[in-house]
Amino acid sequence: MTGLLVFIILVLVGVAIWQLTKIFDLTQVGTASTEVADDRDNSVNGYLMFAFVGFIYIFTIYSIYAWGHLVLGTPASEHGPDYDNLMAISLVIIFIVQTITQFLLHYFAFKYRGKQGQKALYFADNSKLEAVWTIIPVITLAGLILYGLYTWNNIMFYDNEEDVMYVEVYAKQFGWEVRYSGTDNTLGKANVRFIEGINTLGVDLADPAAQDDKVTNELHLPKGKKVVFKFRSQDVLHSAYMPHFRAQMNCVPGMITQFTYVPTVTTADMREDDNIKENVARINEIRAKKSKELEAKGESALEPYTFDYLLLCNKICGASHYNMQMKIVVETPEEFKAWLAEKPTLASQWKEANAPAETAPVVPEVMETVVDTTKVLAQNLN
Ligand SMILES: [Cu+2]
Repeated sequence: MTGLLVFIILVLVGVAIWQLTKIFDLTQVGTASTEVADDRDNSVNGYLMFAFVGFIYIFTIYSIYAWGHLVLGTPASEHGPDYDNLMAISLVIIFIVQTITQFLLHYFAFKYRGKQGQKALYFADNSKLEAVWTIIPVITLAGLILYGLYTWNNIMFYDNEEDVMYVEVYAKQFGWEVRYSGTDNTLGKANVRFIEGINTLGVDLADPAAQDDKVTNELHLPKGKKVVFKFRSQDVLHSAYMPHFRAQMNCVPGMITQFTYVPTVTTADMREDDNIKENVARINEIRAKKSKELEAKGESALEPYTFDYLLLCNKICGASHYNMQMKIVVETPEEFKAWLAEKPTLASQWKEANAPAETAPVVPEVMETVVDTTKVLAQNLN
């Protein structure tokens, strides 16, 4: 504590001495004040401006070179290429405009740097020039916005008559749950007031549409099927982010939000994708290095990483936000059907959980064997 006080006193004494010398400087009548910029100062600033634009360009090129490979690779949804296209066009336009305007801004700051005796030109306005720099951005931005709206509507639109699959994605601090609508393809009603015991999603079990609903903690999707996601949140704002599918939607407590897409690449096929293979190899290199360090300390090594699609939370929602993720598996329609068929309905799980005590212990054992066989089945299929 005394050390800190001495330090503060020393700093304050330093500041006082500096202020005193400044006052002394200002009292010296007749000498040139260092506070006013002269030609040399202006020249230095002019060249610094030029150097700064050079720095921006060099850093841009370096970023593309050093981190360019980290951008998302092959899209795994039908609308993915449209979305990537929109993104690419926007980035190219931004890149061109930014390169030109930053150059002009910094070049003029250099060219017209202050010089003794030089006066600025009085230039009130030029309507032609103003028209040009208003109309060009208006056309460009209107084009981008219209193209964006068109793409967005194309992505979000689905026909009620279409053969779609309804899936609910439920967010809460800190995890995800998925509800499949079952054979009737209708999600039963749900409300936070119905949350009780194993009914963690608050499904209204009295609703006939809810009887065949199934709740899982992995999101499986059949390739080529249009999926309509209904998002709900139990507590705070979350955001369901599925980067490989170019999909993101906020999950808002008290309302149902929606996103629609067709998964086009199975998990197995994506693992064979060149870009994914490179990324996996890079991650495993890092893990191998870390494993060596761990083994040297006598700890167990890390398992090698294999690629899986992920659903992530993209809204900072609390302490464990970073870990709020769920595996997504895209598989063939047959594999998907087999996987879902093995899952019990929520209604049957509810019945078992609330069954009289004497029959209750038998059921979970049976359940476990069923789950085990599905795991083995799923592994064999993979
Ligand atoms: Cu979250």
